[in-house]
Amino acid sequence: MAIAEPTTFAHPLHLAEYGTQPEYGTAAFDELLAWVKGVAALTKPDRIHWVDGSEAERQALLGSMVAQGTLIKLNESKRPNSYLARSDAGDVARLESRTFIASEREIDAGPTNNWAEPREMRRTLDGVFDGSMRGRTMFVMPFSMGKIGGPISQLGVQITDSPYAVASVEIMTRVGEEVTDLIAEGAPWVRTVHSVGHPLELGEPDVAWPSNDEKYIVHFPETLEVFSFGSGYGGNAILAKKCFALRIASVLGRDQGWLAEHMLLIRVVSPEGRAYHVAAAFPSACGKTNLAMLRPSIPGWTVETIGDDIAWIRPGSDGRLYAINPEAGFFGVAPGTGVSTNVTAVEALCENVIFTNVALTDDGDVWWEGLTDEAPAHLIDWQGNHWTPDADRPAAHPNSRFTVSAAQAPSISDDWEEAVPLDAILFGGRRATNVPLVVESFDWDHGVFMGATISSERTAAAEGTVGELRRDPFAMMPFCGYNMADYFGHWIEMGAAAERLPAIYQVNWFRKGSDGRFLWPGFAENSRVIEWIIRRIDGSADAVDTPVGRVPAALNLEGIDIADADLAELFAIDPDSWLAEAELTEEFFQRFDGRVPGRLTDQLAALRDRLQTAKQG
Ligand code: GTP
Ligand code: SPV
Ligand code: MN
Repeated sequence: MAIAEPTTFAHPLHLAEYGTQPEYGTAAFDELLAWVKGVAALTKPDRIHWVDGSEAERQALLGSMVAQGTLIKLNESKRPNSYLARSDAGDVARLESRTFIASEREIDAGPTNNWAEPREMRRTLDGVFDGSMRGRTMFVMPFSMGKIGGPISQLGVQITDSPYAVASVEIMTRVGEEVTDLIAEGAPWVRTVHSVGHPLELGEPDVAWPSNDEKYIVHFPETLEVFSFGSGYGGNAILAKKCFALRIASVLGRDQGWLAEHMLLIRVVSPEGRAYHVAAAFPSACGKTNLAMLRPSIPGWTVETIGDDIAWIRPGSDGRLYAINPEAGFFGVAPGTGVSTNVTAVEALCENVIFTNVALTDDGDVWWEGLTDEAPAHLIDWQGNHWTPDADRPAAHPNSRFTVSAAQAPSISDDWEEAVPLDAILFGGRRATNVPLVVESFDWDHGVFMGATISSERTAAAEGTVGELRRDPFAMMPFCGYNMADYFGHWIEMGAAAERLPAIYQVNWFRKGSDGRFLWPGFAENSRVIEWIIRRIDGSADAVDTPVGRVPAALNLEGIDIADADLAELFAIDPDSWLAEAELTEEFFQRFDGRVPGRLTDQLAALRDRLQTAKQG
């Protein structure tokens, strides 16, 4: 039984006193203006609103969404200035099958992307966007990825007919008039257009979560444009995030000598007070936010958060690789985030949060699986239905999320907006079998090979069967805007160009015993693995060679109970299973028709040799 039916109003947003078009009188601004007018002529909105990013504007916007039924205001005394959105049941995650790279040449999209012929795709988009904003407000939102005017930062403008997208992008990026100033002065920017694809006829009531069954998320890498149609959710709608900061930015990085990566970024401070910077690429919903907010269980160590999802990496003049977090907020997975797993996130979520698809408590607060050990006796689930703990479905959607500004995390670095030199890069995934807890690469090429061959079990962050194993190289399978084999080559070249390279590690918090339970406690205990990695970098920890890389001679296990048998299983390397994986890696590489760099096929051959030797020895 559905209760709490969304209230539907057909009145326009009350934003008349905000959002007037700025005036600059420069050629660069006129170009922006011409683009805005062109999109408006196609999409035919009722109104155009220029987002200035002010607090007054934001409150008006949030208020209008509450009136409309898109947002539910949470209990002000429990969760100040916070809101709950419930999406359409058909619009709950990224859609990889509807994501396209419309490069001039098919080979530049590569076999792991959906390629679309650009002219044909433009015709299709012209069709679906025609009149798609009827009855709605079209927002024009200039944003900066990285601090405004920063040396590694990039600008963009998102046009959208979704006020929810506006409110989210305002948290996830830096939005405001200073960005328009830079654009008007001639700074380059990326064009992104978004429509939920739900035009309103005159007098037709709106729905709480407008969307369209037909969906397109399209990237034009040559002209630096993004078009997204039909979805209001996450990476489909916050175009600065995956579409720009990963797919388009990876192409910019290929052409300009830098890297756009699906990585968290942290500063680890040792008991001696020395700072190290670590980036880690794990696939969607595989632990980036958790590691980004790690609260070490071992004494003397601290971890500061810099970013939880995306890192832009560039060589510095000293030959080291420097990274920034281009985002300004966290769009984090709610389920599994609790006091016992990620207390830092729980603290960050105390106010000013937009929650999407979590459950509502009877006192107007939020709940999701894993927030507390015991579920409340009664909830309204993510679809607006009554829910009790004996229900056979989760109260929160498995890909339900929170949107909160980065500055609100108690663990955030004081200087989190600055670039930091990388000491280590981690690659990981969810692997129930085979992959040890931690393995150090022999050198850069071997590390790139590790990144290029990662597999991981699918999660609820995109469509597909949860748990199914698939290749997710560098955690970038859904996010690389060009041919993945060329991307492997770009990684090899980045290593050749730099002088002091970060060490590369493969980690796996998710190995399971034959009884199906996780062998490693994870979360705060992952600090033990981080400690070993840092001690390897400063030269004080020992390692043992195996055919797949170097593993710890010893791990600090003081204060935890972990059975010797579990520990042995966590690090077990079975040559036969690894040889079988090597077979699959060869098949995977073959998909790229000879485009995989020779240095990586050499790595595969060397791995097989080492495994054969181990098998015979
Ligand atoms: P995206 O935002 O989708 O890119 O994902 P993410 O990599 O930031 O994922 P996140 O850190 O939010 O983790 C997703 C899920 O993994 C949550 O349900 C966590 O509880 C779980 N998780 C994170 N770290 C660990 C760990 O060390 N061990 C185990 N068993 N689960 C973990
Ligand atoms: C991911 O899926 O990796 C995310 C969430 O970080 S979304 O922004 O929806 O892509
Ligand atoms: Mn992500």
